Amino acid sequence: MEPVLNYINGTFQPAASGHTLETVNPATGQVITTVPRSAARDVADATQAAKAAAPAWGARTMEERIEWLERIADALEAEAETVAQLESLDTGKPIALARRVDAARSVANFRFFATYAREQTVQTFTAHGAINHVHRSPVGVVGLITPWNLPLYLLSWKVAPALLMGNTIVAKPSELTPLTADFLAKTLDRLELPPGVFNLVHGYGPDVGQAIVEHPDIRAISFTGGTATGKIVAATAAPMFKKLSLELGGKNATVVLDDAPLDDIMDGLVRASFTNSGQVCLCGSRILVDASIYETFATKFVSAVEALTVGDPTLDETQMGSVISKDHQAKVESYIRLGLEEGGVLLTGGTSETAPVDGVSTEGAFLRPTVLANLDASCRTATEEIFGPVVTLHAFANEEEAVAMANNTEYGLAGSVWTADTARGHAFAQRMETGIVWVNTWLNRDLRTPFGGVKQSGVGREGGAWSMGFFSEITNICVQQP
Ligand code: TXE
Repeated sequence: MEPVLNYINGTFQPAASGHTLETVNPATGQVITTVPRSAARDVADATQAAKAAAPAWGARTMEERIEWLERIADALEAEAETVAQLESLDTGKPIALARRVDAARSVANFRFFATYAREQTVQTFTAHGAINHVHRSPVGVVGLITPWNLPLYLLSWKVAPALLMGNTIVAKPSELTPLTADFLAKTLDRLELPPGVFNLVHGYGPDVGQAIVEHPDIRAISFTGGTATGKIVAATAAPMFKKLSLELGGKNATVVLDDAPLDDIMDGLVRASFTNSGQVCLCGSRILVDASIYETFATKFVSAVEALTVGDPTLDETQMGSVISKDHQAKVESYIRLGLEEGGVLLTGGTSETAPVDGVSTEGAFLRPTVLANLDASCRTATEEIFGPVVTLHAFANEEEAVAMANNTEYGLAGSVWTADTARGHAFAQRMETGIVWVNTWLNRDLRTPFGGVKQSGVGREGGAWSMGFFSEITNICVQQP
């Protein structure tokens, strides 16, 4: 595959230093291609281009920018299979998942914000003989930093509203997954988006991401990634009074109440646990089950998990592929071993030694879906983010205990509650200290809703009006009526 290049001021170019880094197919361990190992100098060039393009892009009408989003959505939709193939190659996720989630949602993100923006009107407040107009202007140049788990899904989730609201962009994808960000740049270039409106700089986080966060001309940072990195980003951006949106890690609880119809919900629970090999910040990694149905649940859940097709991500029937890298495989395995050390009992799965995935390359970063039981809900395995195909099962005596267990982590991103009584589930959900709760479903996403977490899961919300608000500055204009 051709080397990936930065996209700065409408031209594809290597890092100023000429340095590159390799990107690997995690399912085979094979090098795919090289990407620029950029540095602050490249970020400065990209920011200068974005700053120069900002006035003209910001001066376009909302309708003109809405039409651009529709053009981009159409172009990505026409190439959805290419997007899915690139995403699966880059991440090791099954091609069926890349089609159904990553490629489809990348199109939906652009199309949603175009449609939604058309429905919005300027907010006004009238009192004391005056009309107050909540006027929105572009922030200017915005920095978008995205992770490796849902590369184009999460990049497009930020690019769409940022462009819509008249901003120009300096974006940095994860060094582990550059391919679909590059594809987006090539698509925007083909559509002749004005140079400098969208700039893409590849490289390591501390080199490129840090430079984006530090650059004084980048006035807002939208970051999705790990909590540890989020703390560094926040520490850098806060004293510069930049607008900051942080969507970080999670350790989400899946709560199964005593009246849950187990056979009906089992597929949903397996999806919530192991989609994308558990590498979705919204996955449920702690399953809390009423003690009265725990044994029955554990038996049904384990057999549903063992029915998953794990293997070569290029095969249509594969439901779980590899994790993102050998390093991440090792991190996840260290948690499986920790779980056993903390007294856990392995109900299914294990490390690549003890439970190898057959029919795949030994160079691939494969792990079987793993279920650990018998752990105390406050142990490290059950409270630290693993971000892999590992869940822990815990029994609770009553709803009070379930609420306490669900809230007993430093994270607060998402969760789900499963019950035959939706009013009961809704009431339980209101007691969970998270940004999102699903009742009898998972990852059912209405893009108008606020998305984000509390505690160590982040700051701020994106989605619908929250995204339009984040990617704009407000001026309240009060006009005294004659
Ligand atoms: O995230 P990172 P990674 C969690 C999960 C995972 C951990 C690390 O636990 O194991 O985060 O994953 C860039 N200044 N989630 O490595 O390191 C980096 O290059 C600015 C949850 O993907 O946070 C990448 O582009 N940027 C998460 C982006 O930040 C920096 C999804 C995210 O990288 C930087 C993925 C710095 N100093 C991982 N250092 C979710 N909530 O969805 C790195 N980066």
